[in-house]
Amino acid sequence: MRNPLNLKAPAAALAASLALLAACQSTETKQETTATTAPSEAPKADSAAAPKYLSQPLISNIYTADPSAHVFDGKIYIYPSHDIETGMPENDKGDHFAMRDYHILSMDSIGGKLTDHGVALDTKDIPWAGRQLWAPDAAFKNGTYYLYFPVKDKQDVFRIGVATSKTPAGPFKAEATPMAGSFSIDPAVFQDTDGKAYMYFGGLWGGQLQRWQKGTYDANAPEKEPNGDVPALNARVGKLAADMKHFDGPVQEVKILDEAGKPLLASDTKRRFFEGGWLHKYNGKYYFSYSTGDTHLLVYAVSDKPTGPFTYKGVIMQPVEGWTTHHSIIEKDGKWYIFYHDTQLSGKTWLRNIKVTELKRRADGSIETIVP
Ligand code: FUB
Repeated sequence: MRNPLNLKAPAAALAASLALLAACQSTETKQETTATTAPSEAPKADSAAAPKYLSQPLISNIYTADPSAHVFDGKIYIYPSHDIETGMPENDKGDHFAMRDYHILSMDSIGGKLTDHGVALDTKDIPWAGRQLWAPDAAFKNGTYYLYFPVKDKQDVFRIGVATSKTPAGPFKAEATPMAGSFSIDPAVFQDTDGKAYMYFGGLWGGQLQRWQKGTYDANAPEKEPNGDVPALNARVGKLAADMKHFDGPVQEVKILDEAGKPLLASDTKRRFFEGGWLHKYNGKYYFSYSTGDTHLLVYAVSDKPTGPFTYKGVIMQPVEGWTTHHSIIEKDGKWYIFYHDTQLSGKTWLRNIKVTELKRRADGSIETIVP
């Protein structure tokens, strides 16, 4: 099952977290719609038994996940998935992640007031979309904001779309077709200091990456990736064209090597790529971080080039409560932060809540492991 941890947050945890939220956090909601889903479990007071969490949910009146954060115009904008309860049964394909729209969130600073800007894009307004609006990302260039989103097309194949807006909080208008040559899930766009932009994407199992091994979609491929001592399936990276809506040339594999320079193997499940890639640059080095999925870690690998190959370096975050997490990393006011999610508010793997904590490094640039 895609929820082996399936840890239910005890009522005491809810009591503690909601009380803390009420005391410490003011959340402003704009243009809120009936599509939002309020956490349904009423908290009961028993703080003595509350487990400890490193951070508290950034928003508690809707469920959010997969937070892609960016600093635009000096403000922090968060582009998360908007989790909802649809009653879909849980399975390894992730059918229970049946999200339909996006809400964009913003705050002036870490720890500041969070604003929910309401629905920025809905599946019904994406002409080619079928179902499951998964983890998005955003970019800004020449006065336009770009929202990149994975959604299954009407044939139930994940593709990546792009939508544009003149403001970072949207609303966004989707292009009529998916990006040519795109597939799978979890787009993450990195804009380098030389002006070039790259999209990293891909995810195993429900993310369908294993169905693209021959270069085209293979509907008969197994549900899961190859196993054993064969090279692991890797994320993909494509350079974006000047219009930010197309790939400029063919997409490539994001190769991840071990300390001996050999490709990570599929059997190396605590280090190999699973989903949720993110690229950031620190001191001239490129850090590709990602989720190991069924081993529940966030890990990273480093390269001198944005397209790799990357060398595996270590664990960024130990497992969260929930099946896995999905992250982004930004710098704000001289400090580095990691946005991630867990299931503190609901205890359900498909009803998640986003969080943020500081990312600390050692003098050599290596990242300290976070225990969430
Ligand atoms: O939110 C749906 C999927 O779950 C994302 O695309 C993955 O990264 C995982 O977080």
